[in-house]
Amino acid sequence: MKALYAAPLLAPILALALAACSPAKAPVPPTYDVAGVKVAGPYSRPAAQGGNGAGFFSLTNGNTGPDILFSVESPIADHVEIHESSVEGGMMKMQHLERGVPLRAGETVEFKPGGKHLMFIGLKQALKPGDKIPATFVLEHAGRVPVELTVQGGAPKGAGMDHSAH
Ligand SMILES: [Cu+2]
Repeated sequence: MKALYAAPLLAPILALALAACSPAKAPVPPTYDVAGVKVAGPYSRPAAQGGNGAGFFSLTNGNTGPDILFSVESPIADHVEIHESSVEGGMMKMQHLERGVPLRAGETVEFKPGGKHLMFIGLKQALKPGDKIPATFVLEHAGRVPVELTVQGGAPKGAGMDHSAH
């Protein structure tokens, strides 16, 4: 009886071994879902201590009423601002959205390079690939939504994403 049972067991063990040998993929940041608000794929970029870091994600208001992302808090920076980059007359401008970002019921707002983003002002630590940045999103109705942004490697591509001038 022993031999009969051994054979079916080998297949799953082999599959596990093969999976462990497949090439490592970059970790995909998770989706956070708190009080009907979804924060999908939050990530950041490498940055130096004392400088500024950026944050990107997609934010969905899954509730039946409007909401507002008022602010974001994080222990790793002096403070966090919500910014929006745009091109005006061929110049990249960055605006501080001091009133936050309104979200209609069911609306998804993308925070991405060249558009809306978080700015971690005055980093208390360097951001290295693989680091997790704790942050709390503060919304008018959903309340406090804790997330972690994953620092992904590689320099940001494209004009206007150099935040060192802040
Ligand atoms: Cu900015």
